[in-house]
Amino acid sequence: MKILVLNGPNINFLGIREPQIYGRTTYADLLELVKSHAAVRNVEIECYQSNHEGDLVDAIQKAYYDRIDGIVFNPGAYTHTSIAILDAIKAVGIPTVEVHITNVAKREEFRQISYVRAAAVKTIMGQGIDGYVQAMDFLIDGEKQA
Ligand code: DHK
Repeated sequence: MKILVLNGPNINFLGIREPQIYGRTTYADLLELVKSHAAVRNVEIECYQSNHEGDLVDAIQKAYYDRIDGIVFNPGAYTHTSIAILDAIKAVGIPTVEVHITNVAKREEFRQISYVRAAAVKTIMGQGIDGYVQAMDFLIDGEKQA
């Protein structure tokens, strides 16, 4: 099984950006966590981060050609704006778990819309970076595990 861990804008700034909201854990820590979890679960992993909407669409399309089995995706602010990213997830038909580090349901009004959610098999929010691990387990084990 091959999993893509995909992150959108400003996730590379974890640990630097608004630590009172996003915590002190860095993007490097996040990569280490998901890579070590992939090793434990014996799955292949690819990780990619971009601050650009079109790059994220390209990465989702590439996942199709790379025969990725599942995507763990934190689209950052594009969650709340991007129909192009929604369409890309629908286009490739790869099971995708939407992850948010914070509990967006309890934040500003403009974070209440998620376009991505319409195509996601599951949404995990407010679990910090452990949400990425939970998303991986969901893709590996399915509903029974989560
Ligand atoms: C990350 C972002 O960058 C925000 O734009 C989202 C999300 C929330 C998170 O909680 O991981 O609104």
